[in-house]
Amino acid sequence: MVYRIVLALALLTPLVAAAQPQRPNIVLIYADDIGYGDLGSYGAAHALTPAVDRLAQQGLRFTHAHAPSATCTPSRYALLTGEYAWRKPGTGILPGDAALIIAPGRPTLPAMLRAQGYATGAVGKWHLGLGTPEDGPNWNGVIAPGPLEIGFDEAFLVPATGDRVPTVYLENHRIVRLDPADPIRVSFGDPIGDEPTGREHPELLKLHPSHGHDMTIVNGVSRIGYLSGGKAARWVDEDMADTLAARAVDFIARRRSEPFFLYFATHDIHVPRMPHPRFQGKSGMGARGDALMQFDATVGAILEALDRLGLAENTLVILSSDNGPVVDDGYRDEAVEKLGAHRPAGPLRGGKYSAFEGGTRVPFLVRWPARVSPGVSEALLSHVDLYASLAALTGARLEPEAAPDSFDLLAALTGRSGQGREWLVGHGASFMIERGDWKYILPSKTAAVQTTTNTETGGDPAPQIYNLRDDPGERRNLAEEHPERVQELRALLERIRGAARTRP
Ligand code: NG6
Ligand code: CA
Repeated sequence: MVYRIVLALALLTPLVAAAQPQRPNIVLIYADDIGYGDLGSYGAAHALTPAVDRLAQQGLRFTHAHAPSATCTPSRYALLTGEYAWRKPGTGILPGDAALIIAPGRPTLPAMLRAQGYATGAVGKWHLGLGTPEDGPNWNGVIAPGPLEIGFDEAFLVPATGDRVPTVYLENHRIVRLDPADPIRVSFGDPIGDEPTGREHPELLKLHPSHGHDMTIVNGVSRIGYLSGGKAARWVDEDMADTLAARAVDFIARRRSEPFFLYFATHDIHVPRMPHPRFQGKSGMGARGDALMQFDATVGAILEALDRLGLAENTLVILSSDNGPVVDDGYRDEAVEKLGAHRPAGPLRGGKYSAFEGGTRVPFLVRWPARVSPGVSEALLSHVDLYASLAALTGARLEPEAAPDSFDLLAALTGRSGQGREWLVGHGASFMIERGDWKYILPSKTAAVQTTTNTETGGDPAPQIYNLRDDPGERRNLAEEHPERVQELRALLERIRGAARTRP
């Protein structure tokens, strides 16, 4: 009898140990507009990303990971809430003065981790709005609600994007270095203030727009939106990557004795691509390549800090991108002219904004030396799954209303299983859904090519269906040959869109 109990205990112990929640530090490096083919580790022939490629070698490299959407705001919304953004109106690309679109008090990924004892920090690009729906951001006072009201202990942010005003940093509730005698005013409607615009004074520009981006000039770059005041608070684009990297490293160093979660959203390689002079002209591929080098240096700085502080072994580093690549996103920065043979989306069709694979399938790297063996995984997953997966990792119980579309893919994330989602929904110019080898794109009225950015959107009034295994470049629409597949995936997509939630 005693023998049997001992044996049972001995057999149980490893199981119990495996199910024990873990509390590694978590660093999520969320790049902006880096495509599936942009990194050496994903097949790019250039040698511009050595630090990221080393990370890939030391960790798991996913080949079928997707951003939830093909643009920034909806992808970040889904990542932080575990809910598809397309369920909520008003979650498309936000203007620079939008109100916070994540309601304070609702369950979020950072709030969940905070409740598990994590110190939580956000550094970098926000683009999820600030302030109340009634008033929006109060730029000259206390700016709330924002990241601190949805689960972050601290934040140092680019409020929206680099190409949108106001071009200032936000630290916790306030604009950094704001002089009360020179208040900020922002408009995305009628012009305000008397500062020159790119439209009227192109001779003042050091970087010219190719489309849009012709309003207030800051640091020689005309932006989206009008800005006046706040002169002392304005950022210098060329220093942004170093500023954000330093803040990220500072967070890690200060919080190193507690488990920490750092959401580090780089501005690179979004427009305007204005890298530091040490990277300017260095890639031979124009500003986009230079920004990629700068992104790599940023990643290198984070990894170096983890090494220096002795934290690398038990830190889970996840690196991905909010949407696919775009070459000309509105500035004449020689990205098009100097692209050469480089293919930012690799073998995939389309890019940022599109329902083709290039829109949402992105690089996704996981490194956790203590637990994750290096390798390659074909598991299908979406950033929307990080919430439930990291809850499982840290032993958090999800409230019923939390993370309505997030699947617990912890086993896939840590390489214990090659099995990811059974199906995946993405959203760009139209909806798409994948299951097994098949992908369906919902018919839409969107133009097939977005002429400003020269992007193939996947928009088509007819149904499209592709076999991604035989045809990863989505060249042969098999809708006519396989009406039953069209029917099946359309019905599944309809069910998912009609349901309030998909989390089991
Ligand atoms: C578009 C901008 C583009 C970029 C994008 C948002 C114009 C003409 N184009 O509207 O430059 O800012 O919004 O990118 O204004 S994202 O990565 O933040 O989604
Ligand atoms: Ca983006």
